[in-house]
Amino acid sequence: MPLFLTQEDVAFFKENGYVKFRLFSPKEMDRICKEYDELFQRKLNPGMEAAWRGDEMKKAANAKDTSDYSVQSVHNLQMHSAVFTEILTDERLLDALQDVMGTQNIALHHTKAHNKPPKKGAPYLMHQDYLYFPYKNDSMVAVFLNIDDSDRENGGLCVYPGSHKLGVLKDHGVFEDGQEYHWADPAKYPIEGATPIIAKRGEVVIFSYLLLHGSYVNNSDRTRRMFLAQIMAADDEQLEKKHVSPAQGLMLRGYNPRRDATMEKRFHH
Ligand SMILES: O=C(O)CCC(=O)C(=O)O
Repeated sequence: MPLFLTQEDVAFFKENGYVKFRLFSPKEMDRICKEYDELFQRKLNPGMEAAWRGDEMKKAANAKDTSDYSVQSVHNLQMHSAVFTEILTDERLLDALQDVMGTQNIALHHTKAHNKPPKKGAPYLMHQDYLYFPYKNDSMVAVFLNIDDSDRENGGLCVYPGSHKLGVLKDHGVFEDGQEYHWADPAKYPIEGATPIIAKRGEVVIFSYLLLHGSYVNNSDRTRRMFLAQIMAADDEQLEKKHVSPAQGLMLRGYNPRRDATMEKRFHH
């Protein structure tokens, strides 16, 4: 029997590559939101701009220049404020993760937050997260916490259900300003052809890192805030040494059968 989700939820995840469910109460969300906004206020600086680059992204945003759209981002939020560590160790969330991942040995990869402003919120073309941090057993899932009600109008998430079964798709991304940006062929997988995820504040979407997902432009007068954690099975194996983040490998539940315990490697990531 699943620990937190229903059997239907687990079957839906297997078939579609994602599942949505309520996790946090309005009172819990008030606390998370307060800390989230204070963190963005404390850190507000131009270095937080994370809008994706590339001509195809500009086209999706209906913009002439990347400065015409925006998304503010903070990474590794658990290093900034304990509220985000508490989210990662929430027993209900870990039960839900165990339900879909099929292991109790659950480790952190990294976290981030995207704050999409009203009117000029950046779109994200459809992509698989695999290309940013490939692992051997594809155990990686994203936990996408909706801080605001979100939908097609305010830049919400959208997915191609079942696309996690397609394997790794051809990359159409770009490398600009020292950063890699990945996406799948926009002619074949346009944002307009995706299924919108209509989510309430406090609802979570867990999805496979092979699922094609993206998000809409925010042309509305509402902000779209989210918090995202990438989570992996502790025994999965990194295929390329990239996207190494603070607290990567932190055990959230169970144990790590692969972790080296020699003195020699004690300072290694
Ligand atoms: O902020 C968003 O809506 C998109 C996030 C996303 O797709 C990602 O970070 O992989």
